[in-house]
Amino acid sequence: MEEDRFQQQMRAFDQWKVDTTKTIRRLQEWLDKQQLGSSEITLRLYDTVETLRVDRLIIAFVAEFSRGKTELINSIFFADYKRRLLPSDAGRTTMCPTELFYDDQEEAAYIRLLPIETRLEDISIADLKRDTSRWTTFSLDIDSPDQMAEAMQQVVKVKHVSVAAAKSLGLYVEEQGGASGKGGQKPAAPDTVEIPQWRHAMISFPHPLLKQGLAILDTPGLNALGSEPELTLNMLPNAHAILFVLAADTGVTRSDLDMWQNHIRSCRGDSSIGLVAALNKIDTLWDEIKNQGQIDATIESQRKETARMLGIEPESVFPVSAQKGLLAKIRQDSELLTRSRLPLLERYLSDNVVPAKQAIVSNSVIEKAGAIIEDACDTLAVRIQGVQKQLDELRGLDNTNADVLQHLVRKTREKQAAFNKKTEHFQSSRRILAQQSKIIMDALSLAAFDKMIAASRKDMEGSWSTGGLKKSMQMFFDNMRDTMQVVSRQADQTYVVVQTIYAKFQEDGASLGTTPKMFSVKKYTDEFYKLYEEAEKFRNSPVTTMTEQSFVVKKFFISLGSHARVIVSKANQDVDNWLKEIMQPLIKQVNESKQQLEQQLETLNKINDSKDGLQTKLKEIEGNHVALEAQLKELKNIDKALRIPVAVV
Ligand SMILES: Nc1nc2c(ncn2[C@@H]2O[C@H](COP(=O)(O)OP(=O)(O)OP(=O)(O)O)[C@@H](O)[C@H]2O)c(=O)[nH]1
Ligand SMILES: [Mg+2]
Repeated sequence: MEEDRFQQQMRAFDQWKVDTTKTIRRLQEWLDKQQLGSSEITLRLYDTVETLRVDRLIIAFVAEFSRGKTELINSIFFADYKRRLLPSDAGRTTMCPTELFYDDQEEAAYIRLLPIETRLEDISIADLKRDTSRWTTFSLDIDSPDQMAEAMQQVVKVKHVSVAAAKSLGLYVEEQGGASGKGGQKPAAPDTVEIPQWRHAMISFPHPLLKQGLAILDTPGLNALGSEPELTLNMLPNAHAILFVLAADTGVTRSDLDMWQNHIRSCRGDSSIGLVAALNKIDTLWDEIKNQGQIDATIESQRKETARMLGIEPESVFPVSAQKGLLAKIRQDSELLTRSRLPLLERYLSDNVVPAKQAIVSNSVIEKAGAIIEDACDTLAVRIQGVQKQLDELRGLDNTNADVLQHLVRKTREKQAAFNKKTEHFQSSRRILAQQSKIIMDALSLAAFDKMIAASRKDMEGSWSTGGLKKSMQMFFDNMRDTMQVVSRQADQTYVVVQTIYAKFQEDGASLGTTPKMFSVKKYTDEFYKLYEEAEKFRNSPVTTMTEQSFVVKKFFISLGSHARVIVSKANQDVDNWLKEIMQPLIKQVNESKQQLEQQLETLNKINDSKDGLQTKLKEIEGNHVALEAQLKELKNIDKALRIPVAVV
């Protein structure tokens, strides 16, 4: 079945991660053995391994209510439980965004739920995730699919509260007379409103796909995107694929289109990578009076019409029947499965979404570890060159000629003195650089950022309206732009200083291998711009007017701050790494030269001391030469191993 293909792809990817982790460990050992490591390199390699460990492929399901998001998740990923694992029902079912994944830090499987009342607090969900005590946890019995399905019923739990309470939680939708009851029913009593019991659900269990790094985000339909800005601002843009679900029995409705245009399309920018539309419930078009050809023609015309309305290619719309697909898998009815067309959607996910994600991860590993390897290669080259030079010098020596030896000792001592002088100069350049780095790091400090956010918030107190938001957002983004300009300017100045030092080194005959990299703030300004666009869309979107405005605006501002903080923190880390990286080859060069000069002196002294010293020393250095070549070969092998792509399934 096609499902196997997705699983195979994920398994291959997981195996690649295991192998790559081993290669990185091999690199670390190699560096330690050659004394080429440093705490900074160890940290960088540890980070890379950690990234591989926690890396997840996130697929988000978004749509209006009752289009069949949850049923699709059940049928694509969890049919092996031979049941509906997640609750799917007529009317409004999933009440809170639900994340399914595998948490390897916890021994037992769990479902963790965030009480809806946390909406009253000014803390983002991302921050709340770090504090498990704020969540209600139920354990999952992985040996009992019944118990698991039962526990998952939590995500549909609702409760009844007064209109005032619903309003204070920002969950009262004026025109609808409430947050809409299950199945579109009226609220239980005229003065109470039905609201979700939970705000967010995190479900961890050791399903093979989840263990291999798949994470699924199921979202509730109906205004969930409007009332929880963090979904649109953080969670959806972080997903590697978004499955937008439509239903063949309802067609593309006004609210489907609103959601698509205001939230889904926009969070992918101009690119449609990772954006998939499923036209679900095609079984409602199966008509026993029509023949298969006629049914296919109807499905095809709906597909084209859907594509036209969404403004995408018909090939990006997958007509499926989640329900029949699930049934077919449970009954192992391959004919029904083919008819459900679910395998075609699964094939698309395996052949496009998984490889795209693999490429991102693999490139980032190659970039990070590759830079360390390149550096080590350069150092080895310098060492080999030094040994070669020494060999040439010694081979030309006559053992008996004491004068020549004395002359060489003197020359080496002179070289050493000149070298020490240069080192002093180098140290003073380092001090200038440290001052410049401090200006950059201060501009990007999280303390400064928090202060700025607190000031903006204070400024907004009492005016949590879209008007107030516009003003504050402008101030906020202007502030971030100014910060990035300071960083950019300082980084450019730093670069000029570094270039001068590099040039000086090269003038003195040092082979530095690499030229220093420049630091560009473009990546972060681009991200801020994306955030700005997202924020503008949100501010202008009609959904913000549906719920209590001040509430949503406040929540929105918190999400915005939390997201921006992540960007600043990343920039801060990257600059810090950059500053270390550009200095690293120079520091290494200084140390290598120092060592080589000392070794040369020692060798000359030894030869001077004994008659057959020269031959012994020659042999020793020749041995070193062979060993160095072997080390280089091993390093090249590690580099090759790192670049092995994920096995093609
Ligand atoms: N006929 C038919 N019904 C389907 C299909 N997929 C889902 N359904 C039914 O549609 C209803 C809604 O499905 P859900 O999976 O709960 O929909 P959802 O999009 O998750 O809805 P919310 O959780 O409320 O946002 C359920 O009764 C499903 O059984 C399908 O392919 N064909
Ligand atoms: Mg659902």
